[in-house]
Amino acid sequence: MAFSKITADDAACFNRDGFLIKRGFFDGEETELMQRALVKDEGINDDSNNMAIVDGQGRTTDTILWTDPGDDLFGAVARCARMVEGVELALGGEVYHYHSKLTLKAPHTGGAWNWHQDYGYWYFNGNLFPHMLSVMIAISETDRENGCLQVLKGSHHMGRLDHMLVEGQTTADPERVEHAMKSLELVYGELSPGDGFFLHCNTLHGSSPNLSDRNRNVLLCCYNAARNNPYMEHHFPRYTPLLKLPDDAVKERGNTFAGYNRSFMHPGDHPSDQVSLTQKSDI
Ligand SMILES: O=C(O)CCC(=O)C(=O)O
Repeated sequence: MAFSKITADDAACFNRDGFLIKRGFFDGEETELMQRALVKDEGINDDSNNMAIVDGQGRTTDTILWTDPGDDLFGAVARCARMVEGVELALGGEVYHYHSKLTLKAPHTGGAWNWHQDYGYWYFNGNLFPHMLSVMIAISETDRENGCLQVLKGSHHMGRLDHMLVEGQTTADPERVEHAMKSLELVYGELSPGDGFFLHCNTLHGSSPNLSDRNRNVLLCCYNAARNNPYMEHHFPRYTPLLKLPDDAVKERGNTFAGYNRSFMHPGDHPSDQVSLTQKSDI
């Protein structure tokens, strides 16, 4: 069976625009398995593993984050060949798993994420270079109404911006964002289940609240280049070889859930060693 693959052209688009949307990166069967895992996996559904991110209006994104990719379905998604080889093409060399997380926005109560760059806070974890990215995999439909990701195309070329606390969230300098908005295209990452959204760590992004009657559920797998091994210990792993799996491992592990055996991060586990920004500085 043929699986989707990131091409050299895709990688060039990623590096030009700071993001890439790969339609149908995971197929219908794989996506249904992920949807089922969200319901069945007890570790994911345990509130004590939820690092809920709250926005200025008091709305919440349920955020479940782990560092070791693991051996279950979500581990296979993070470690499968199309994912790892795609990220390696985009970042130009060997990569390792930095962490994975689910961000789940419930109907009407799911919250917004202020504009930020992931490197705005990963920088403080001892990563010298922005050779890092995230791949968002849509588990549900994501659209403007339910709070899909929004990006400013090409904003990664601005380099790392200062970040500050705005309404309790670590946020890129609002003055810079306001001016960037005047010259850069705003792209809504409207995704169907299984679509992949590759996001450069310096790309400005955010998302709106979920004002719909539907869930907005995504998995984000984050990677660092092996050559960018952080110079200090932090709450995210330093270089750890990533054991790649064949693409069909996702279906093979479709009924395997790590449950409580994940290396979950919990709110308050890691007092921030940077500017003590927010809970957001820990993710
Ligand atoms: O899930 C979302 O809408 C935004 C997630 C995000 O921006 C992040 O994890 O950095």
